[in-house]
Amino acid sequence: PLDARRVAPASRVLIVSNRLPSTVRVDEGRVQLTPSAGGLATGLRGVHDAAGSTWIGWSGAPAELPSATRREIALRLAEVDALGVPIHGPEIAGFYQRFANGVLWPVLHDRDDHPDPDPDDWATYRAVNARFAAVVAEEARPGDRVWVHDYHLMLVPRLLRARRPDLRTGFFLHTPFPDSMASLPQRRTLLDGILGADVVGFHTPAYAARFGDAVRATLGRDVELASGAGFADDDGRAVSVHACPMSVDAAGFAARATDPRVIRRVQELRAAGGPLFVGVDRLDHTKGIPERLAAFERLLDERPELRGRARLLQLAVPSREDVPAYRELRARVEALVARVNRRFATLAWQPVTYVYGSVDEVELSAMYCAADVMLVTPLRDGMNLVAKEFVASRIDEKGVLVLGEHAGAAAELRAALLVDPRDAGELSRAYARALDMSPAERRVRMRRLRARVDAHDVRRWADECLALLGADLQASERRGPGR
Ligand code: ADQ
Repeated sequence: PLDARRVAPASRVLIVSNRLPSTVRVDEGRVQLTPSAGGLATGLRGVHDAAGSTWIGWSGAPAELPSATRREIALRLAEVDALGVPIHGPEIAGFYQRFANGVLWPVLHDRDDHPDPDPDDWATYRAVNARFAAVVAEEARPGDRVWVHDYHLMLVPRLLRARRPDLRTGFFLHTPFPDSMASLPQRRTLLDGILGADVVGFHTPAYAARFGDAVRATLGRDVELASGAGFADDDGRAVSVHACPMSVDAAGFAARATDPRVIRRVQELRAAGGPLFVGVDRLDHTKGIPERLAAFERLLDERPELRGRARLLQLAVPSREDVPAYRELRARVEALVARVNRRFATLAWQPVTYVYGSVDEVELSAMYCAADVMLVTPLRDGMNLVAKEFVASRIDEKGVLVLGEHAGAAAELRAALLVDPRDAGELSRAYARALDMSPAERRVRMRRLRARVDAHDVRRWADECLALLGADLQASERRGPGR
């Protein structure tokens, strides 16, 4: 018999996020596309390739470009099934740098050391969200599913509902949901914006519960939630709220661990001998990089036998360099690295190797596979995919994961050495414990970690989220590769 889905026109998934999977740079009139950094882009890219979706977002280039260049950008983006939303230079500063990254990002990570939100920046945030909603409303065909991502676009679900009530819309927040949004005067509008969706997703049940509390307290709406799943009332319409932890391409990382180029690089990284600690992060305040370095310094102070042997390889991918607080953080980290090296380095040995930059997938996998101890110690983190990438890479069942308990990943990766990174003593004791751990214990822990990540990979995350959204991923996949 004929499979109905084979002949029915498949509904598309429209992925909507601030950035696209590729970032556009225009260099002397020439358009270049490079893969976007960060967890959202890395994690969703595979889903996009497999699902035949269309991805709507900002290209990374300001809208003030000659029309020929704009046309070329649109064509190049179309080749990767992406559609650009124009954002002008001054809007980038107000919407992206100041309101989203300068105010919302710290609030969502429970930091109150952010500047007061500027009313003009808030107006720009609203205007850019309205533009996103307009582009989606224009692009969406009846039956398409819209999947909106992250804190830059909290108003889009409500704005889209006003324009296209026929569309089913999901919203996924990649950051934590904070204990308190009290320092944010715009919280009512933002929460109401999210509640315009049909399905709202978070990484952990705790975030979903805090969202429920905020909706109840701030908007006075009924919310029923148990163990990270339930509903919130939006004037008689039930909005599904659920926890669904994002993950990584576990099979892909496992396969790469056997790539000869990776194996060669692992040998090089380990050639010096001695225990190797590794950290891989976007350079961001939430990642706890200064705390991690200070704890390494403390370890060298307290365990003199490690001097001349132990090394920390810290990779920091440049991020938000236009935001002043990020430039200050960079200077602080670099000063700390210099201090530890000044204090302990010998002619034959340098304790900290710090690289400010992006690396390719071979080098990244080699770092994961070479690590004796992987340090993932954010002060707060929505999920943290680096922890899962490390685990997925360790087919040898060696290596110890030291994981900050305030990362969303800590809710799942219980077999890691869980630490409070704000406690310098506890952190450096965890480093020592990782070094002293017996091979048998390492293996048992790594097996448990790997079982979790293998069973809950990024594909499962996408399937679960999209199933709630009612998207038929199987059907859209039948359009085949090359889309
Ligand atoms: P991020 O804060 O960007 O993501 P994370 O989840 O760790 O953090 O993802 C970072 C990604 O960038 C990883 O895929 C990693 O491999 C890659 N990466 C980091 N440094 C790199 C380097 N120097 N070179 C190359 N690649 C590098 C946000 C939230 C997280 C959440 C994700 C997904 O802050 O909490 O896990 O979204 O929801």
